[in-house]
Amino acid sequence: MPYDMIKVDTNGAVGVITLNRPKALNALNTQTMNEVVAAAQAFDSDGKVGCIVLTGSEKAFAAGADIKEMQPLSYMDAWSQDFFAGWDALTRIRKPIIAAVSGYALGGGCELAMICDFIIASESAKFGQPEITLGVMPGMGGSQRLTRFVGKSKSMDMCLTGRMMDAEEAERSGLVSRVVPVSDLMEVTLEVAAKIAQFSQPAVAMTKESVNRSYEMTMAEGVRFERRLFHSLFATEDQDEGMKAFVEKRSAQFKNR
Ligand code: CO8
Repeated sequence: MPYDMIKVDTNGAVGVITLNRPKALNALNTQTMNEVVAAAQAFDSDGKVGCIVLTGSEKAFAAGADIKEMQPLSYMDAWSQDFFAGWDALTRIRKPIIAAVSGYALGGGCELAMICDFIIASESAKFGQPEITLGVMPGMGGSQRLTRFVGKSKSMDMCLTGRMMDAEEAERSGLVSRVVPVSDLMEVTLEVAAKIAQFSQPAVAMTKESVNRSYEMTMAEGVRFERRLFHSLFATEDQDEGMKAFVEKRSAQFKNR
């Protein structure tokens, strides 16, 4: 499928999706959403890809949902189209998605980064939920996901004042997993993604599913869910190979089955 709003590439076993609307600081319109979802789904069903990276430009990961597209919408337009609900499809991708964030990740941009499984930020990254300044509020999960990442106090502060959080504060608050120099962002993220992609894909997918379930279940249910997945991995050849390789002091050759 030809893409206009994104670039799609592979780097070894890593699928890379780059938001590419530089003139609009990668503002997320409906077409961008459809293309990102289609590209992620294509990587998810590509057996040669083990991990996905979503990134933007050095200046902006994404400066939000496209305000120019939203501005004329009426309540009925937004409601009847279930405006932007299409992004939910990204939460059903089974392979890990890493957001590599440089520059602005605002509004829908911050929410999109949080839909990914984890965020690696460059020193220039700026996160924010400035919707309040536009007379609205987060609409792609920001009030829920940001609160789980950084806690109620900081989430309220961000969502109610619209202020930005720099990379250092984002790491300190648990929003991002690591901060790297701007020039190293893609190199580091691709290394991390390649490392994940080399492991047994059933184990990777189940680990992702289990960590994400911790947001939705009680501790007792989550631990039981994890244990059932853990047990099921003993039906894979990769468990046999992984443990045998450890005992035989050699590296494992996973076959993803
Ligand atoms: N939407 C559309 N266009 C944008 C956006 C955006 N979010 N952000 C920037 N642009 C455009 C600008 O209009 C400008 O275009 P033009 O050259 O045609 O005037 C171009 O990108 C460059 O932007 P600036 O000149 O403003 O660049 P600066 O470097 O001066 O400023 C900022 C950068 C600070 C990022 C500034 O552009 C800005 O504040 N942008 C808006 C940020 C924002 O408010 N984002 C939140 C949007 S609302 C949202 O995301 C809601 C999500 C929930 C939706 C779910 C619905 C169900």
